[in-house]
Amino acid sequence: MPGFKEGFLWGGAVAAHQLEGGWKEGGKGVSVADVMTVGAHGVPREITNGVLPGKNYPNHEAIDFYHRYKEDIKLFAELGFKCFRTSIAWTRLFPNGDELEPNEAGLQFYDDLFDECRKYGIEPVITLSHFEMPYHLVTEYGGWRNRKLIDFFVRFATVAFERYQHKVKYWMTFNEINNQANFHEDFAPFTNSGLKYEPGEDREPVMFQAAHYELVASALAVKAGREINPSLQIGCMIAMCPIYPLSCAPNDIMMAMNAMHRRYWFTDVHVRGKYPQHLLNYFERRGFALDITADDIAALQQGCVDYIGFSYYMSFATKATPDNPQLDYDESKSLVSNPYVQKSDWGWQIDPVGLRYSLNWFWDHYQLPLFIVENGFGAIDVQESDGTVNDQYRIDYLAAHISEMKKAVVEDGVDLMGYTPWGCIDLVSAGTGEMKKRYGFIFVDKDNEGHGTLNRSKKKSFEWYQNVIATNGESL
Ligand code: P53
Repeated sequence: MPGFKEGFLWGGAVAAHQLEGGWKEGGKGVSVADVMTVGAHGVPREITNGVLPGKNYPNHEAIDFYHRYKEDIKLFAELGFKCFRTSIAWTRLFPNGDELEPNEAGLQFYDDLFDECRKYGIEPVITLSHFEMPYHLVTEYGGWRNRKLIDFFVRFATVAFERYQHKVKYWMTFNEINNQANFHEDFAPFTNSGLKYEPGEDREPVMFQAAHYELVASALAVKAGREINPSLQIGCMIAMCPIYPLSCAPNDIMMAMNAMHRRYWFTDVHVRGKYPQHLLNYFERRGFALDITADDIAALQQGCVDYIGFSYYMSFATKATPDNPQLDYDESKSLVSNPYVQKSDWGWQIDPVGLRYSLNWFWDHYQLPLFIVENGFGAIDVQESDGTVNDQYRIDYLAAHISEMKKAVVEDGVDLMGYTPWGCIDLVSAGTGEMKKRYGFIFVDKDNEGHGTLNRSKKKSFEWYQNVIATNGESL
C-alpha cells in the first residue's frame, strides 16, 4: 500500500525562546521574546521597554531545556523521531546582534545539542530566526525597518552555516515571515521584525519595508549557505492559514483571492525570487515608496529557496463588505467565523481538510518539496491523580490531520518531506506566553505563574505518536 516515502522526516518542532530558558547564560543577550510578559486568550502579551522588575516574563526560564536537553532528546529518541526542529537563538551567537565576532559559548551550546541529536540518529532541522531577534537591534536600529539588519542577519547565518554544516542539513531562514501581514496588531510586527510603531504611524509600508529587507537577507543567506556547502537544503517558513470565501458570491471569491495574495506573496518572493505584479501595483495604488534597489532585485533572484516549510493550525474565512469596494484585506477586520468547523479554546478553527487543501495549494503554485514543520492542538491538559494525561482530543486532532496529509501525498501526488508537530514537549505559547496552552506528547510540570517542578512525563499521545512513526503513518 502506498504511503509516505522512505526516509520521511517524522519528528517534532519547538523554538529556542519557547523552551530553552537560560536567558542570561553562556553570554546570551536579551531577545525580543525576553521583553514580552505573559498574556491569555484575548489578553495580549505586554511588550515592555526592556526587562522591568516585577513582571512575569515566561521565556526567561521557559522549560529549562538549556539544562535538560539531554533528558528531553532521549525522550524524542524514544518517540522514534527522525528529525527535531528547533531554532538557534540569535542572541546566543550574537548577543547584541551587531558584533563582528560570534560568542563561542553560544556556538558550543548548539554543537553539543546537535551532537546529542545525532547520537540517536535524529536530524536537526534549524530555523535561523524564530521570533527571537536581539532586542538591541530594536532599540538601536529600529528593528527591520533598518537596512543595516541585512548585514547582521547574513553574518549570523553565515557563521551558523559554517559552524554546523556537517551536523545540520535542513535550514529555514525566517519563521512565519508572513505573520506580519497582520500589522494592525502589535504582536507579529514585533516578533517577526522587531517593529515598534509610533502612535499614528502608517504601519503598512513599514511592514512591507521590513519584510523586503528580510527577504533580501534570506536570499543572501541562501546564496551564502550554498557557497559554503552545496548539500545544505535551505527553505522558507510560511504560516499557512488558507483563507476561504464565506460564500460563492463572486465578490466573496475575489475577496478571498485578494486576502491570499496579501498573506502569501512572501512565498512568491522566496520561491520565484521576484515580487508578484499584483503587489507592485498595490504599492503604486497606495503610494508606498519603498527602498527596493536594483541590487536587492538581483539578490532575490539568486537566493531562491530549496523547499517550503510551513505551519498549519487552522483555516480562515473572509467575505466582501459594502464599505470595502476595492476588496482590500485587513487581517484585523476581514476575517469571519466559519460555521462548518469547530474552534479550539483559543478560538483557532479546527480544519483537517484545510491541510490537504494547503498542501495542494502550495504544490500547484510552486512545485517545490513541502515540509509541514508545525501542526498541533493547543489545549488545556488535566493531570490525573496518578500523573497521567488522557489527551485523546490531541490524538484525534493529529490523526485527522495526518490522514488528510496522507491523501495529499497518496491521492494528489504532493511531494512532502516530513511532518514535525508543534511543541512536541510542552512549552511557552508564542501568542499568549502561557504554559497552559499545551501541545506536547510530553507533559512539563509548570503553570502560567511559573510554578512547578519542571518534571517531564509522557501523555497518552506519546505512545500513540510513537506508533504512528513506527508504522510510517499507517497506524493512526
Ligand atoms: P501559540 C499565529 C498563527 C499561527 C501560528 O502558537 C502562530 C501564531 C503566533 O501565535 O505561531 C506559530 O504558541 C509559531 C510558534 C507558536 C505556534 O505557532 O500562540 O511558529 O512559535 O508557538 C503556536 O499557540
